[in-house]
Amino acid sequence: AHIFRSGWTGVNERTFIAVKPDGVQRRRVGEIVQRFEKKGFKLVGFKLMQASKELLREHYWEHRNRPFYNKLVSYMSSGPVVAMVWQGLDVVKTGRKMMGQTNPTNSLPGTFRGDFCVIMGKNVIHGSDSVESAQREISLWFKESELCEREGCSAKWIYE
Ligand code: IDP
Repeated sequence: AHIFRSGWTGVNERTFIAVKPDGVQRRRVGEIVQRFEKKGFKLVGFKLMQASKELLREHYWEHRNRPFYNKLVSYMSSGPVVAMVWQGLDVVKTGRKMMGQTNPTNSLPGTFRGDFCVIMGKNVIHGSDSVESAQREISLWFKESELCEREGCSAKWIYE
């Protein structure tokens, strides 16, 4: 925290973003990473992994009683995902805006779900919906040692 000037409060906010198996198979990883980078967010965690059903059940615990829960866990374990942590001012809220709505039909063009997919059951990307869920999800998917905190060389061109 000491690396940032006072006044740059909130720039250490983090969110958990995952490119879902359909997004990886359909080669959307590069563009998703690119849009977060272009926006000015900082990549602090990144890995391609086959998520276990156990991890996914935990990740989607709040949906455990929903009818789509088992299908959702199968979908998310149907191939590797790219798990990422992005950092920056209001990154949770902005990440959600960049994603679009849960249902791609309701997602505007310019959002990942608006541009890349058509159904809820294959909606390409996950992003934390609050700062609290981001913290929970980041600690579920990443060890502290896998996160690379550092002073970004462009911070003074992004913040004031
Ligand atoms: P979010 O991913 O936009 O935060 P959530 O409500 O947390 O949306 O749902 C998690 C995921 O579960 C969605 O991204 C979608 O893949 C899937 N899902 C949510 N609702 C439905 C549904 O009604 N039918 C099928 N899949 C759903």
